[in-house]
Amino acid sequence: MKTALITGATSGFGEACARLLAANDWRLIITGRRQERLDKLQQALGGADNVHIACFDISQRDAVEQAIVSLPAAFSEIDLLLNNAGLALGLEPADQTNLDDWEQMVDTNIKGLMYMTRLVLPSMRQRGIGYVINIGSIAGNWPYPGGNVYCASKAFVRQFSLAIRADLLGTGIRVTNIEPGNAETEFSMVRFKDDEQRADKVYDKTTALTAEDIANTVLWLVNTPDHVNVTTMEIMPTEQATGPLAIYRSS
Ligand code: NDP
Ligand code: 8X3
Repeated sequence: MKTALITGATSGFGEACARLLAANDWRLIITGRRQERLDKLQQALGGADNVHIACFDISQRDAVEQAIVSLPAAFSEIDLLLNNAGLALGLEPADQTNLDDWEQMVDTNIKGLMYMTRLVLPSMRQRGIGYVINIGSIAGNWPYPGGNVYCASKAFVRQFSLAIRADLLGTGIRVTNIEPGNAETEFSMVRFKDDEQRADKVYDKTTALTAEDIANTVLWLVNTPDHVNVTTMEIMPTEQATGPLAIYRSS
């Protein structure tokens, strides 16, 4: 039985991946800040024998370290690290944004992902096998107004994924950056701070990706042969595409 550590398993992509991997006989470590949701998911997926809960804030380095060093023996050999926890906060232009929001995105999307990766990689290297799947975003490739630090944080995830592949050449460890486009999860409720109307508009009259689409992608990736490394996967809904470059014209 293989073991996956999924960050941000309390909703969206992370929860869908947990459900699909559990259904495919994976042992899971599920993480997030919301204990109640982790408890419910653990119960739904077969209890503590199959699913270990680590409830912590990924932006807190000590908490991440503690979660990894205190893993029970049965869960200590991680085959898949799914670095999924992340968020966007706000859509204001760079001169009007809330600096606390910027910091929280950097602390979660960049630093949390760094801490987790650094702590899990040594045992993968020792065992000569392992898979790190990062959840980047099309926002890392296609910046948009108001995306500022969120886009930059996902560009970090892209470049970090590519760079650690270079470090890990010859170790047997695989690294993939999945870059989803518009997907209907709690993402927009978080971005717009529980403003349901604004969040709903993001998915209005269009068919977005679902969390299950990303979970199916993760399952496909982990089932590719060990000698195959899919480096980057950009996935958009059919009803999304890039637009033209913007030009300002004085009136
Ligand atoms: P959700 O808001 O549904 O899920 C986000 C998850 O991240 C939650 O489980 C949340 O857990 C966790 N999380 C956030 N902050 C922290 C923290 N400080 N510590 C621990 N866990 C945290 O959104 P998605 O499922 O859509 O997002 C998952 C990933 O996908 C993110 O990295 C996002 O940037 C990326 N993404 C999303 C897209 C979309 O359109 N939805 C498109 C492209 C990428 P909790 O709140 O319990 O801590
Ligand atoms: C989420 C997709 O385009 O809203 O990463 O930033 S987008």
